[in-house]
Amino acid sequence: MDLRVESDNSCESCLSVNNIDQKSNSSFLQKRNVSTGRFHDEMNNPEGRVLVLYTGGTIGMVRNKTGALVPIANAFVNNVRTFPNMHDNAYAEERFCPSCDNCPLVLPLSNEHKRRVIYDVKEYSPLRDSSNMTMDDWILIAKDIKEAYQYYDGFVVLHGTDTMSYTASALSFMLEALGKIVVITGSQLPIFDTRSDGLDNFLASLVIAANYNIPEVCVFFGNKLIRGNRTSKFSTDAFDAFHSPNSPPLAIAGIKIEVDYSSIYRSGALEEFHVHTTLNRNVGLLRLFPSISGELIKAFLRPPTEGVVLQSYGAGNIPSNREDIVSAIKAATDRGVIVVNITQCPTGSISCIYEAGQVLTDAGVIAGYDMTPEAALTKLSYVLSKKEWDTEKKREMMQTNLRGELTGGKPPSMKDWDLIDAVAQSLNVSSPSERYELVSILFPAMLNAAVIARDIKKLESFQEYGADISQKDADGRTALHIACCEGDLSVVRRLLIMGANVHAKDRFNRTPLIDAIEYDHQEIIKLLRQTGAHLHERTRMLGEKLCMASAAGNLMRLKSYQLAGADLTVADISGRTPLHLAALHNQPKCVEFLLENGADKNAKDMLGNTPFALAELTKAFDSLKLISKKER
Ligand code: ASN
Repeated sequence: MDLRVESDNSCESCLSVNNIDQKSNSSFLQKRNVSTGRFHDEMNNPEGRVLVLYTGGTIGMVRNKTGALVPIANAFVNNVRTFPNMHDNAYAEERFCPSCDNCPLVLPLSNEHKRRVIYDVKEYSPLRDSSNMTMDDWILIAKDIKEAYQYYDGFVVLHGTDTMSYTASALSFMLEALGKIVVITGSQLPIFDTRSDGLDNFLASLVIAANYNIPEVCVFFGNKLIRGNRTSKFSTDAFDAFHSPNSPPLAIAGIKIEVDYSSIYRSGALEEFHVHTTLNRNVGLLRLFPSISGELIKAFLRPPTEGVVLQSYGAGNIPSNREDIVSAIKAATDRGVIVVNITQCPTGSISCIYEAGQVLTDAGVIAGYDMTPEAALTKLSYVLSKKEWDTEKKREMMQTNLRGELTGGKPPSMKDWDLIDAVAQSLNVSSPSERYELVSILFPAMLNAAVIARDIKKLESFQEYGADISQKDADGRTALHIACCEGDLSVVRRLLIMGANVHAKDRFNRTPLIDAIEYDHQEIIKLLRQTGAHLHERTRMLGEKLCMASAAGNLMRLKSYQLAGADLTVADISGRTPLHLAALHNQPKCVEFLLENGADKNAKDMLGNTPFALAELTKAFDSLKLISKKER
């Protein structure tokens, strides 16, 4: 059922996703691709598209007459439209349409980023205080991201702070082979209050989601972008409310947004993005305390419990003189219950250096290293729900770093950053910002040179030296862009395995897929598609390019576009389809290919002409013959 709310005052091109009921399975999103607005020069005015999922929390609340904070349905978007720092109405009217209530929102241009941020807001119903969120809400958010995935560059989830770290951790596991950024944010004070942390959090999240290819579920709070599954809510009242004690921030938003590319987790899975939507609910968190009773522990571990995160003391210790605790735990692990040991300390990791910790290992408990309680619990729920894994595999996966959530005993390589340090020293570069500049210039240049030389060994060693495989050069191009132009399939495959991002857009809004198409490297196109790449161009731009290829008789290019998943029936700005152009310019091979691939011979352009009519006008007899043959 499509529960799209279209006000009388909305236009064809601005179908909005605002205020969609959360039960919607939104076929409306298909229509997003048609939502091009007015004709727009995307080369010179690049845009980043962001979908905001507004689930509730303080950030969107307003004060009622008594001053109490309440969420009010539909108030958020309507208010945002009236705030010039959140919505550039003049640009929106010019780009979309003046009379429409539902056109997308547009951020004013920032100095640092030249890409316009266009965003839609999908409001959940009812809006929730995050204390009321359940696993079902996580599943809903994951499904919404899946449904909208190919239409947006990034996602922002507006969420209450109380359980934000649980949601962020859960989503990090459920969103598998994620290639785009998901930023979860909220605030301590409502965004519409005169003094609020909400405005900064929201605006920075939008800018980051539109401009940075960080394929992770992150939390943005207090000027920091943090890996979601490393966060815990740390303060009930400070604006800097979230910490990630065992992992550095992925980015700091100061005057500039400074990304620490060496910290980004890249999976390297050659898979398309998909979501895992089942979770095991028979899990729990058990925090030890002195004199805890054996009965309590037994009751906690009793069926239907299937997994428990045990928060032990210090580096993973329990009282070793408590036979009742140890035997209750051992009985549970013998029954197949997975018990994961994490520490009660906010920083540091589990290690088995004390006898008090060793008894847990002997009782079948596994180490959760430095996972937060939120990450350990949601990971357990995710891992236990994997039907294809047996218990041994599940235990192994709990101890494996799946999404950057744990530092699994392996110390960081001493080689990291040595190379940059050496160059920095020889250039007398010492300040962190100069060093940052150096990294952002050196690594992309070195990676690109290795791609051109097809030197896979060198690529791997640069990564060992701390290079981010998706780091962009001055034109925003990554090593994968260059490799897709060069056309060596093995280099492209290696880059993807090393975690190169298929969605990276350069200064001209080109993705690696576009580069592969424009060099007709068709095996590479297939590999990119398998890894989740998709066309992102607005329909009309795509129509222009397909029509150009048709007019020129470039059958190879049409095939490249088809492999890339393009709809070969889309029209150019004058309503002419590729078939119109192939017929007009008498390109029979293209006519034949298009007709075999779903082209509509009855499509009419702006002047009402069909492809047949155009072919008649130019006496394109070969094409006429083909069209009328297929007609019969
Ligand atoms: N109780 C609120 C929530 O978690 C707290 C907040 O958002 N600041 O929804």
